[in-house]
Amino acid sequence: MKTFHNPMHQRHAGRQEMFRGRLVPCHEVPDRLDFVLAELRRRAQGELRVPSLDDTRLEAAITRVHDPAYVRFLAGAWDEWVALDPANAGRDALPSVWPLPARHGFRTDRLPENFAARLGRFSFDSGSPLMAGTWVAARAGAACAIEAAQAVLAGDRAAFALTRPPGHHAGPDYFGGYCFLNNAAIAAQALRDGGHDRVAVLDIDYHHGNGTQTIFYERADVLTVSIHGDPRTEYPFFLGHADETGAGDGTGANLNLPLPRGTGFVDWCKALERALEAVDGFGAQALVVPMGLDTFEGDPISGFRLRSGDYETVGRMLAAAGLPTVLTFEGGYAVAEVGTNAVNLLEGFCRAA
Ligand code: Q9C
Ligand code: ZN
Repeated sequence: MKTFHNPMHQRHAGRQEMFRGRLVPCHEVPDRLDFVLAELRRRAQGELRVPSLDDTRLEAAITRVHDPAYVRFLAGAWDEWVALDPANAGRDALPSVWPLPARHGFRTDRLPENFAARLGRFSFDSGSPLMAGTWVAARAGAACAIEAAQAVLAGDRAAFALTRPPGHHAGPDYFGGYCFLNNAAIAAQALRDGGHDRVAVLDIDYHHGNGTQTIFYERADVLTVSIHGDPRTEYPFFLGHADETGAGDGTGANLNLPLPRGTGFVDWCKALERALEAVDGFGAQALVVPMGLDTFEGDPISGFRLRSGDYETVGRMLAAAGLPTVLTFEGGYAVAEVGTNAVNLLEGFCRAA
């Protein structure tokens, strides 16, 4: 399996995120990706590629799922932040004020001039620091997702987009949950645009893929399925509930499988079987797997209990769907084990494919 990775990811290295009233060191650190890369090399798993997509095509693929005003905001955000105060060059930008659309009925086309207000308008939490290298890293990550989709469209059975920052929490016009561009959604759309009429996204990150769900919520051509910690107690709280099944044309094309904190592999596997049945029933021609490894028992911010050896089984089960598959790297914060767990999954996939 080809792996597309972005060396630019290093330039996105947040210092602190807001957690329970304190600024704590970021969990989403560059080492995560480098440990996966090192393990891929150590086990000689697949072929490593750096994307070479040109800017015009990259921009076009990104704006297929993201609002152009949001993309413009991200592209200029760092310069605006530093222009507020030269001392900001040494600090990350974190949002601190958000619009409340349901209560205020605000017009999404009326953008505040104030940068702090726009930072809130285009985000949903204060856990995702934005810094000088965020945009270049996020763009290079999206390029990996697009090239992984292109490899699959060209006939590869599967491809892996080894990206940072992660993507599945990013919505049409907002960042959050450490995510800025929704790499999995961009890949799914690229597969649609490349000729697959029906595409499924099966999100196995510990956290609900709220951004991906929202992007495709009213569409019949992309099924979104997510297995995750029950949002009644787990981040991102406001989406990911079992009764969210899609709307409009997309009615019936969203499936959430929330599981309680503490769930182990046996019950998690049953949910994966249900998810795979839904993918099959949908008649998907291609599959995108936002591949979070934060379901691991040792993950510092999550609550499931998968063990390292289980990921091989997960890979085999995903491959058994028999579909052209793009996997995108999402969460997974047990840094020392994330490489082993990711490559176990990829090897399991390759063995069963
Ligand atoms: N106590 C991804 O895995 N903080 N993002 C949650 C809960 C945000 C996770 C704090 C977690 C975001 C891609
Ligand atoms: Zn996660």
